[in-house]
Amino acid sequence: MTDTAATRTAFRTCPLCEAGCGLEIGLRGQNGDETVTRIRGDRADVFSHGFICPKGSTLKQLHEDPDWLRRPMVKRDGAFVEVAWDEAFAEIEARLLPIMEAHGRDAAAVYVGNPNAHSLAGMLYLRPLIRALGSTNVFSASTVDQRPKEISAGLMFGGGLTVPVPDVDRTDFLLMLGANPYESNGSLATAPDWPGKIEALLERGGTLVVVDPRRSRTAQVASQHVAVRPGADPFLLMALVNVLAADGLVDTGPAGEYLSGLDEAIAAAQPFTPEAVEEVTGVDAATIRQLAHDLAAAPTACVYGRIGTTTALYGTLTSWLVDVLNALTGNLDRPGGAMFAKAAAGAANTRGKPRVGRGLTLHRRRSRVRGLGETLGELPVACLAEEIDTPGEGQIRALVTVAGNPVLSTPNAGRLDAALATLEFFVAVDPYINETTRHADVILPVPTALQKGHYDLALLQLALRNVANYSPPILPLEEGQPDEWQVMARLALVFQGMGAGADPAVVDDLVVQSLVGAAVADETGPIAGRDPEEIIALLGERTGPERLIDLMLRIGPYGDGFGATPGGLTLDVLLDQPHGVDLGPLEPRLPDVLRTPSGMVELAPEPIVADVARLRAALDAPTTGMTLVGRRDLRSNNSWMHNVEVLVKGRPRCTVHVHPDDAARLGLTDGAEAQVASRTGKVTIPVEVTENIRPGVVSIPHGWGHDLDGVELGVARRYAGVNSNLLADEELLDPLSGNAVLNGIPVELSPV
Ligand SMILES: Nc1nc2c(c(=O)[nH]1)N[C@H]1C(S)=C(S)[C@@H](COP(=O)(O)OP(=O)(O)OC[C@H]3O[C@@H](n4cnc5c(=O)[nH]c(N)nc54)[C@H](O)[C@@H]3O)O[C@H]1N2
Ligand SMILES: Nc1nc2c(c(=O)[nH]1)N[C@H]1C(S)=C(S)[C@@H](COP(=O)(O)OP(=O)(O)OC[C@H]3O[C@@H](n4cnc5c(=O)[nH]c(N)nc54)[C@H](O)[C@@H]3O)O[C@H]1N2
Ligand code: SF4
Ligand SMILES: [Mo]
Repeated sequence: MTDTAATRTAFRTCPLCEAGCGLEIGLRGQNGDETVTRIRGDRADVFSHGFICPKGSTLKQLHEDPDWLRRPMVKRDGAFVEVAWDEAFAEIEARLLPIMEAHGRDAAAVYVGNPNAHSLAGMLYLRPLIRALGSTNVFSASTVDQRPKEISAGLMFGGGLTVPVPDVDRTDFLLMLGANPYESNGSLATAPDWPGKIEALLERGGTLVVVDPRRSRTAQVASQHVAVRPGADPFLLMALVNVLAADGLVDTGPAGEYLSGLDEAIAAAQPFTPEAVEEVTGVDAATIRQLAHDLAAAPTACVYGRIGTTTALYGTLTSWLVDVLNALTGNLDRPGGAMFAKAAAGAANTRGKPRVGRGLTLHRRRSRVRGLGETLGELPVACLAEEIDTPGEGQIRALVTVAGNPVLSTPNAGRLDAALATLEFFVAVDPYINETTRHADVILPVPTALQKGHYDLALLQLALRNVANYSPPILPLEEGQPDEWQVMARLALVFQGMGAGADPAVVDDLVVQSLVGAAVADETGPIAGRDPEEIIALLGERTGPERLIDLMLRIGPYGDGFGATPGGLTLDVLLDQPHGVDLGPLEPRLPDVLRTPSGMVELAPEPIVADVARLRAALDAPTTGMTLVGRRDLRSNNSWMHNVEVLVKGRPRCTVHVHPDDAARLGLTDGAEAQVASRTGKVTIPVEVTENIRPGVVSIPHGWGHDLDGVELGVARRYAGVNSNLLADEELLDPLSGNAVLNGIPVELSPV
């Protein structure tokens, strides 16, 4: 079927989730005044082969959304008015700088959200922006997401993004915990078409075991579903280690010679016999023993844990245990096991000397009010509200958000919402007036995805196959509209005191100089010792992200090395290949991938082993009462795509799932409303009675609750739903990573 309405076809990687599907986009009209006719999966894409989910085609609706801001907004007398770009930056300069002059740089905080991981501007220009702000109050969505995995990977392998990913295409046995790729399309394991990969695994006689308190769509297709109690994954994984050791099943395989701390890791599991964890996990000892034996017996296997395991009380321990199990069963770094991607651009584990690293130091400073530890330069977002609403020296008085909606995505959202209303100044880089940005004094909008270039700098470091793909912008910017990176660069200049009128090219030049400087200083790299000016000249006329991507590709592991490897990757090569370049299946990367101080895989990092005592203590005190977990829906994307009618129409998706036994006991009926209450808040929400959840557990998706005063999302308001993070408790977190607990929150339910 050809798109007869189209006069031109363009190709682009979808930036909405981690799957990174190739899109084929039909356009009609004259240059400069084109409209999108149709978006479908690009069958020639080297990675996605035509796969697409219902969100991919909505890049058109997002681009045409009348609520998507095209001009900056400034709040005057309580109402937003459209202003020119220069005026918006002047306003920020006039209002933010005096606050920092009077109270110090820490008086301003920054929160950066999820879409930054999917954008070149976020990946390349956030760092200068944060540095220019000069505040230690840096927060991000990482501490409501994957921070525990970054910490465990940093300690074990020497890099926060050196995360082994499940080689789903070749494995015989996949043990998946707290992930539901049939809805989420996969996370920290980048690949389009997870459903297809899982079906292929099952078809070739492989096994999928899903550990989840809910019988999710992924659990429904699995060979085995283990309905664990929320938060109990670390006990279950400890017991698996325990059985492997007790029954003589440890066989570390080819990675064995690069492992250190093996005995210590095994010893840590000693108290956690299957019998000892039976009650706390809700999984019987025989099932746990069998699972350990099945894992060990599989020719190849991989253990993979995601959001249900990281947004939990022992997130770091659990993330570590996942890879300990991969190592103990000989599956670390072998085909069919858990492997490391070798990204074409931007990966720290392809730079510098192999097996040399500085080590990861946690908690180098602590938050003012609660004393929570810093990780990777950030404080836990679970303490943002108290840092704003607690008076005293060092109080946060001003906020910068970039692509974040913490009012819907972080714990004790009610407290944060109230705190944001008290800020002296708030600037948001965001296309919508939503639950968070309605509190802003200035909103700086960004172009739509169709107007921006794209390369998945972060996510391709976690890909299940090595690929590279650049998408140039498809539709032009409007007259006078800055690109997203220019907005960020100008903000950085304002923060630095260079003035509202400074040229963003200054920041761009500094970024390129610093990257080139590091590359010529890297003795192991392809341009070691060369003249930086020569390299910058070779990058030619390009500016912005395109110049930086060209540089990163050329000095990357497949790059042309500026002449060192003729025929190697450059941006021009990718521009000639709109369906992407396939760089092949994952290959073993030990030991060169390591950047630990010891040059080994650290199976027993000190801070993690020290945390085992906390887990041990909890063995004797299993929680009682109802607990709340989250869930995702294929047609949703965190908090910000509910303004697309085709995605939200139909049956309501923001409901509380309740098991029939609990519903009967509590007097709740399907379709009627229930009140769900926690220490921090309460919501009233329709009940969906379902067998697909463990008794004692209820589930509410996050990212809803759009009917707040001042939210200007015409469609989302009509399908408002409720904000599940009113219930999430900011006091509950994983102390090592500072990651919030978003699953396993104690709640009470009652009929309304
Ligand atoms: N209870 C519960 N809470 C959760 C989770 C959960 O499972 N349960 N999941 C957590 C996870 S994994 C995550 S990642 C976080 C997400 O937390 P956030 O990143 O805070 O929230 P998002 O909903 O992704 O909001 C993205 C914001 O970016 C804006 N935006 C969209 N595209 C762009 C763009 O191209 N540029 C810019 N500048 N802005 C853009 C949107 O308008 C929106 O305001 O939520 C977390 N919160
Ligand atoms: N459609 C859609 N796709 C998305 C997103 C979205 O909002 N919508 N968000 C994107 C983002 S930012 C991320 S980080 C990824 C997340 O990707 P996934 O990690 O796959 O996220 P979920 O689909 O929420 O699956 C988490 C599962 O963990 C289960 N769970 C809850 N508590 C526990 C527990 O204690 N133990 C175990 N074992 N399981 C538990 C939940 O029931 C749920 O089925 O998805 C990305 N993709
Ligand atoms: S799965 Fe859907 S949202 Fe994710 S990249 Fe593919 S088309 Fe986009
Ligand atoms: Mo996320």
